[in-house]
Amino acid sequence: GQVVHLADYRPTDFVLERVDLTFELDPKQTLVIQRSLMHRREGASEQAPLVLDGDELTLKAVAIDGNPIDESQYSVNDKQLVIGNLPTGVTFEVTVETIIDPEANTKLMGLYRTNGTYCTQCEAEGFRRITYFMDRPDVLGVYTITIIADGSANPVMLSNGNFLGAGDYGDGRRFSAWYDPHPKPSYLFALVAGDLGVVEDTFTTMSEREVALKIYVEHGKEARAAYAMDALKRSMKWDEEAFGREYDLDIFMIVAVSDFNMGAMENKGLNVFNDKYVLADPETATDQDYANIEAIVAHEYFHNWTGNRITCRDWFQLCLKEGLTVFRDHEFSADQRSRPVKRIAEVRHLKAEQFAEDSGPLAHPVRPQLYREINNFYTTTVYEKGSEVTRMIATLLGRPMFRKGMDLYFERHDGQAVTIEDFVKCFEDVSGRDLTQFSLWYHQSGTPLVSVSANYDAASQEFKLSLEQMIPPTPGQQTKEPMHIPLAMGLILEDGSDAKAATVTGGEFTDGVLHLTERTQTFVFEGVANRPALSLNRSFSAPVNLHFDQSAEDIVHIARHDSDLFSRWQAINYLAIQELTAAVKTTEAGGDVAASPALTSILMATASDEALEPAFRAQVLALPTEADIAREIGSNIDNDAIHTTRNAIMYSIASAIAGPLEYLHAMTTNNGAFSPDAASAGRRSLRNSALTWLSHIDDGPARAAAAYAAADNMTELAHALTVLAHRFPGSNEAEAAIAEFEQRFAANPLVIDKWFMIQATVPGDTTLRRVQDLMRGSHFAPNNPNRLRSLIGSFAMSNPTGFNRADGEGYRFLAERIVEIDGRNPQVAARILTSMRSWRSLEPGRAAHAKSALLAIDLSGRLSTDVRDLIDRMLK
Ligand code: HT7
Ligand code: ZN
Repeated sequence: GQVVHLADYRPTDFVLERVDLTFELDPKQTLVIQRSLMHRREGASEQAPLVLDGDELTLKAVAIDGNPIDESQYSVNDKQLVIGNLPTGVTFEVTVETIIDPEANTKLMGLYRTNGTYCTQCEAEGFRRITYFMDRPDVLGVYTITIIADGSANPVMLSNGNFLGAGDYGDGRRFSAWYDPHPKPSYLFALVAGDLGVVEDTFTTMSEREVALKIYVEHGKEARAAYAMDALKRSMKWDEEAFGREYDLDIFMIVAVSDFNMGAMENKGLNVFNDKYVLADPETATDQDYANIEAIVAHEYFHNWTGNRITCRDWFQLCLKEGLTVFRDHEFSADQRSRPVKRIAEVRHLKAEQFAEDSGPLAHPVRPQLYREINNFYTTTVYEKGSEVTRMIATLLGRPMFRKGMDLYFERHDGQAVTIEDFVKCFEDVSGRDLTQFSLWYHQSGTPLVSVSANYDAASQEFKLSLEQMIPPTPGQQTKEPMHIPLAMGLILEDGSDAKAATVTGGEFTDGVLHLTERTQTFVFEGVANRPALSLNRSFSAPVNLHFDQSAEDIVHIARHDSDLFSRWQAINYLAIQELTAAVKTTEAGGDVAASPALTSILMATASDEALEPAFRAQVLALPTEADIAREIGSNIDNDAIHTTRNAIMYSIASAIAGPLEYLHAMTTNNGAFSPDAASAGRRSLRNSALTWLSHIDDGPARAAAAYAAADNMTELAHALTVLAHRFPGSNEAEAAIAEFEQRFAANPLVIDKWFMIQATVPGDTTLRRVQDLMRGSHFAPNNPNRLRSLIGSFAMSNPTGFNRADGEGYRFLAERIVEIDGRNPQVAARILTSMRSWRSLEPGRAAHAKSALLAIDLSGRLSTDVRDLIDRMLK
């Protein structure tokens, strides 16, 4: 794979106008006839040939204005079709006929088959696997699609836009035609054909247009699409209210498929989903599944404006649509559920994934400068950090001004393919604020470290806050410029209220937000009558690490009294991570560990505080994970020491607060019919948390086994199974529950994925063996991405002790699997391989084993560009 540089961007020499595609579908030999109208761009050279991208295509014929041409006028290879001698100053028609083999398509990019259904995935570069094309996001066209296929096998034939009509050829074949009036790039093209069931509804838009809503699923699964439909209608309403965005076609469709490389895809009018993010009912879906469905349905729907109506000029601008759309789906979920609880979950995820990526060999800017394989840039940095950057713009400007900037963006750029600079300019224009320094967030990789020192002087009633920012070196960026970091903060007084300082000097402080813009900066708050406790980075207003030697007393004060619930969680989490990392050192030095009274009592107080919402209490009770502790320690990581230490701390806390935990577990039992709403889900998460804590002091599996037997919903059932399998591995109760679960859900692969995941994440050395056995079992399907991710992916990504076995067997196993999977589906192989991105932080023994596993992949012969790119960066 060649390196693509942002600096090399040039517009195409030809401008696309219209595309007509006819598909004659056949499982092994599909004929694709493309007729495109285009003209030479004004100013382009008259000699410039038309260069079309292709990948694994068989070319049948090429014609210009209906006249067949041969290789005297074009040249073709596996990657390109280059046509010369084209006219200037007039529109002409190019016809390209190709043959493709959907059944052989195991990469799941382009047109492929999933359980007998034809389906497409074109982002980022899948369209070129269907036909030769200018397959880049700045080439917009108006598409008409005709699908021809065997009618009995394919009663459903769908594409983008509005339905034109369908008919019968009388020979068993049927056709269906679609027209999308909105110009779009090829990555948003979609086609689906097969025998599917449908759930139908309607939505009336703000201008009173009725839109048909359809969700297609495999027959028999219709009832499990009801929640997705509800989430869709709520998303459509929310986008009208929050952003003034109305839907723009007569029909909106979602298709759920069982083989899909990612979560879902926002194709215009025809979203295609991994069925994991559509199908739900109480017997088979957890509360987390419901929340994911709501968020992803919303995310793909919101792309209709942020991504589809306004798209990216090139793939370097991916965060333009992804970061912004993640921000929009986060805001949607915050409005539908509890805002502080949602924010806590986001920050946990951001730190676990993005901060980890940003501190290792795969770190890259939100807007990268170069890539070898664009598929490797659908990262947590582009998505989640991209969202945080958008959130910071909203924080800097204030929400009303942010909305004005978004309105201007929609008005100014509708129908265009644009850049991050175009986006940022809209906010500069509405606010008059210069965002030049702020834009470094798009260009500098690495998580800033802000060191804090604070001092209160009672005599002068001054609170002095000194801040220093440091951005660590990252690949390709050794030195960094200081950034514009918006830190929401409060000075918390004895009674829990925020001190109102008379004046603040040393820099901008607006609406509770401190603007750190210099490398070092000292802010002085004057007129602060009593010594306050500093609550910094409220709501996680900036994605930074804080280094602050704050007293346990102040932390506990914030944890108990901050008016911002998020800050209360943040304070407790900070206390816990400090204590856990210190305890790991004690363990490594051969000492015994126990939790401090401060941590124990704040957890006890929160667990018992019935004025707080259950979901929040559950978040507080969830201690930092083993992976969080490893990240905080940062180097010389011994996963076994972390595991032992965390369990010892949990044991000491659970012993001290056993009574309240028992009470909590008893008081949160289900009462009444299941509802997936946030309040009910919060109650279940608190109950599950109590069970986990109690398992640390239970001397056997009886309580967890009883919880398993009593569970009447998947959230509690899967959790009880997890506690049995992880806390009491090998016990008769654990093995019996694993067998019972398998038997009960054998016919439902999405539930079997949970069964895989629970077993693959059992801590300890013996799990590798179990994963190998499960791979040989009847439920495993080596070509299905969900099966691969839930068995092999969760072992490598979410089992710190089992995967990081001191003898290196976990890494050796993964290396072999990566090479195998890469031969069929490079994207899935590459994604699972990122589980090794932090290998250099391991203690020397593990790091040496990890390195030889990576070298084994490196030397294994033919690797995809996806895996090659990652291996090279990880070994550099
Ligand atoms: N925009 C979508 C990205 C996507 C994708 C990318 C590469 C390969 C397969 C893919 N499937 C979906 C998903 C989204 O962010 O909405
Ligand atoms: Zn997206």
